[in-house]
Amino acid sequence: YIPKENSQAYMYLKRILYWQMINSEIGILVVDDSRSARVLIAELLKRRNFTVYVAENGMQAMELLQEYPSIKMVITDLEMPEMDGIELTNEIRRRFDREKLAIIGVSGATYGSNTARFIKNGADDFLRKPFCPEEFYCRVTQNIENLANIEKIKKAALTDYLTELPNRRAFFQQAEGAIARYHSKATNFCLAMIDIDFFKKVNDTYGHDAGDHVLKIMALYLRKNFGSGLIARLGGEEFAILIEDTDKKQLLNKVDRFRQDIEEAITPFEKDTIRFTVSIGVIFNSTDPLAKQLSIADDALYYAKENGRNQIKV
Ligand code: GH3
Ligand code: MG
Ligand code: MG
Ligand code: MG
Ligand code: MG
Repeated sequence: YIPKENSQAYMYLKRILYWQMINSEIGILVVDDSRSARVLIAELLKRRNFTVYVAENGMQAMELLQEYPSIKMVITDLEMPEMDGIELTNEIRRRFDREKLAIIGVSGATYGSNTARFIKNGADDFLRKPFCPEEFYCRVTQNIENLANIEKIKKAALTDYLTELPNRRAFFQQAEGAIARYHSKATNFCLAMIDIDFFKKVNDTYGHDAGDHVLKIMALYLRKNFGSGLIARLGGEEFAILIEDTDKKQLLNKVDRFRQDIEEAITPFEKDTIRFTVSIGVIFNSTDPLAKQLSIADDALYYAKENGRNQIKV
């Protein structure tokens, strides 16, 4: 039947069509000791363009999961020799988070407690055999969409909406690990706090939208100059970077080249041409905790401001 336009069923159909376009990037692993069951489920999935993997036991399933990170869902039978579906679910959950991999349990056994056992052991959903294809597709789509939504929300939580740079939370999540790696490599690195000079004046003179535009331009220059390092908007007109290089002088040169880039940049906005500068506080190769390093860089930034702005202080 053709659902009425803008009805829930119509929206569902639209979602299905959308997913069909990208399903080939999504791997689904079918685990069943019965060949006919494997083929049936695999065929249903292939009709929706998913990339399908099949395993006839838990061991094979674990191997495929290790080998193919594109697998986002496991559809597993309950009754199998050696390792049953519940044990497999448990085993998978030891290594694969619910946020990254969905598990659907399948069983012909009629007692309802199987549904509960699957879910209690880490499965996300359950299907009773024999199932109708329509229900099967609904459950598969729903679970794949849940994963995609989690990814979207996680990404949004780590991204600054205006500049699309990583935000403060992302910086704190990643910087500590990066610093530890720099120390173990014994490379030189620096953390810098960058603050736009007299930014309030930009807003006051050209308007808030112009200020927003300047922040986006800052993000472009940061990406251009420090693309291989960590960059974040910590808040307001304040940014942080964490970069590595073979020696300290090179690091300082890179940071100063960025400062000059900004100084020379001409930013057109509507009828105006905006020019601005930045002050920067840096700290090199510190073993202090991240918060402490940021506070030291912030002190250096304060001296750069005091000393006349548009400059770097260590
Ligand atoms: P200083 O050289 O001492 O850093 O002076 P400043 O004017 O840059 O610093 P101040 O802290 O006095 O002002 C920062 C301004 O940044 C105030 C605030 O309205 C503005 N601001 C913060 N976030 C945003 C934003 O997302 N968009 C815009 N347009 N302005 C913002
Ligand atoms: Mg079986
Ligand atoms: Mg300030
Ligand atoms: Mg400022
Ligand atoms: Mg500031």
